[in-house]
Formats: sequence, structure tokens, C-alpha cells
Amino acid sequence: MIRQISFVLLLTTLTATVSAESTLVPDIQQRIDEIAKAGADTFTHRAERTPKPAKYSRPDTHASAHLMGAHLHGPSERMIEYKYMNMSMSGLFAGETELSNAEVLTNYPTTMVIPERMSMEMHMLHYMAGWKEGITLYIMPMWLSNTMEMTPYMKDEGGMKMAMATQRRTNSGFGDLPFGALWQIRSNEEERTELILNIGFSAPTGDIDGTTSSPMNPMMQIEYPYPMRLGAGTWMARPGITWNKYTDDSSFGVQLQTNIALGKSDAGYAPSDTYRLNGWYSKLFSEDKTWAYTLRTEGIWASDYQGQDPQLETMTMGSPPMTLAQMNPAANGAFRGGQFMNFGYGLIKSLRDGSRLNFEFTHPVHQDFRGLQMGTDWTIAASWSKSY
Ligand SMILES: [Cu+2]
Repeated sequence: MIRQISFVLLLTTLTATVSAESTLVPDIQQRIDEIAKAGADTFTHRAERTPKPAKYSRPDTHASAHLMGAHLHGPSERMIEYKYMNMSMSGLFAGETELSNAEVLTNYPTTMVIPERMSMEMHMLHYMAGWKEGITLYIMPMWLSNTMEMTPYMKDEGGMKMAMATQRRTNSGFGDLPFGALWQIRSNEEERTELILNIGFSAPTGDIDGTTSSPMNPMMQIEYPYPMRLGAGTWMARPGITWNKYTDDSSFGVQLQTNIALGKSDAGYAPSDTYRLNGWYSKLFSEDKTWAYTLRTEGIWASDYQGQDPQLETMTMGSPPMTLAQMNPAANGAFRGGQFMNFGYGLIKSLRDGSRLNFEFTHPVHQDFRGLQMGTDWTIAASWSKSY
């Protein structure tokens, strides 16, 4: 209930901001196009030898590769983007401290499975369509592949826990379906700034009930622990707001992007609500204005899970009887969320046909986990996009 109220409050606040800005200043997208055109003249000159004139777009009108919802398209313009993301995780952290496997077994005595490494890969197809002046619609189907390596432990006759061979599990399939509208609620041609509201949602199309063989007992099928699942299991509201500012050869952006559960899944739980605050800077650094580098800093606040999946947290097995959540920290919904800070470094390259490549590497500079969770080593995002 509280999360619904906070969502409505957030929307009300944003709508109020919009009403206050009812006098729409001329579109800055036009100004950006002018800048891009000015640059394109140089390219046309350069491309004289080729029959087709080059059609470069200014690289930094797209934000860092990990972000979305930060740019619009003109009416009747479309954009197609393929984006790949990979997050690599390893080690177990309690709060800000990384624990050795021995420390985990001592401090959390019911632990029988220790997650060692994990990678979360996402293949996304992002489609954007300018609907009318200042409003762009988007949809982004995705295919996920989550892989985890974990070490099961068995008790010997003396009650000592002995490590068994490390095992690997992969869960792949379609994820949730984000879609929505981006609304340029304010633009200022003189200051070359704009404010974009993201009215976004995601539909629970990703599977949360997949099963795999238990690392403790290969004859037994159990449900995947929470981080291995392919979706939220519930509709999510994804409201966000972005501010952009452009200069002749650089740009700045600030974005608050949220992901808020609108209910609980059939399995009885709601995933973390997350709030991501990003600030970034891009600079065109090549003579022909086709290269930009991006620097980004990100703060993330994520709640723990609400409710519990009985398959993981109520149903007991073995002797003495224990739940999967007691045996494996990744199956414990109380061990989710925290506060994080990341730095990102990226490159954007505009190509001759008007398409663009966008790459970004990020690493955490601060991780403060609730409970016992796997730490993030790095993430990458790489995309190719083209407007037409
Ligand atoms: Cu786009």
C-alpha cells in the first residue's frame, strides 16, 4: 500500500511540475540538429569521394550506454537499438565487508551453499518512435541469461562442513517488458537545456518459477534463487526524470530513474524498489565531432524484498529440516537491496550512415548490502543504434 501511495505522490509532484511549465519554449532538439548539421558540413566535404553523402549524428545526444530515457525523437522519426549488458559478480559481502567462505559458514551457521560467481547478461532490442512534438514512445523486449557458480557443503561425521565440487547453473529466457513514453516537459533554446519525463512501466513477462537441480541433491528439482530469476513477477512502475544541457562540444545530464513494484507476484513477494540517481558528462574529442567520451557517477538505493516466496523461504527439506533461504543466502529475500555507488567510463562513436556505437564500463566505488549478498565487480553496456 505504501509503495502505491508513494508512486501516486511521485506522479502528482511530476504532473505539478509540468503544469507550472505550460509555456513551452521552442524545441532544443532543433538547436541540436543545427549543431549536428554544422558538423555534418565538414563530413560532406570529407566524403566527396564516396557517392553517398555521410549522415553523421552528434554522438553525445545519447547518454552513457547504461542509461535510457534521456533523449527524444522528432515526430515520425524512429530508432532501433540493440544493447548488450553484462554484470559480473563475485564474493559475498555483509554490509560493506567481503567475507571469506569460512567466515560465511561461521557467521551464518545454516549456510550449506555459497554463491561464488555470477554473471547477468542482457540482450535488449530498444525501439523508439517519435509520436508528436515532444513525445516519444518506446518499448524494449529483452532476453536474459543468468549464470551462477556455487559451492555446496556437506557435513562429515564430526559435523564439519566439507566443500563439494563447485557447480554451475544457467537460467535463460525472455525478461520483463519495459515500455512507456518520454515527454519533453520543458526546453530552453537559449540555455540549451531540456527536461524529460519518463512515464514508464514494465510488464511481468519474465519467468520467476523456473526450476533446476539442487546443488545439494541432483535428484531434486528446486526453484531458482531470487537473483537467478528472469523477471520481477509483478508489474513495475518506472517513472523517471532527466535534465540535459548541451554546449558546442560537451553535454551534461542528471537523471532520477525509479523501478517500483506495483504489487506482489503470484509467488508471494515483491522485488526491490530501486531509485537510481545519475549524473554524467560527455565531451566531443575528435576534430570531426564523431567521437565522444562519457563520464558518469551513479547512486543506487534498493529496498529489500517484500513478502516471501514459500518455495524458498517456508518449505523445509533435509534433516534437520531447513529452508532454501537458510541454506543459500541468494534464496533469502531479506538479503536484498542496499546502497551503492558506481563510476562509469564510456565512448560513443557516430558512424557514416547516421548510426552510432555506444560503450560503457562501470565499476562500484561503494557497496553497502543489506544482509549477505554477492558483490558486483563490473558491468559493461554496448549498443548499436540507428535513427531513421
Ligand atoms: Cu532513441
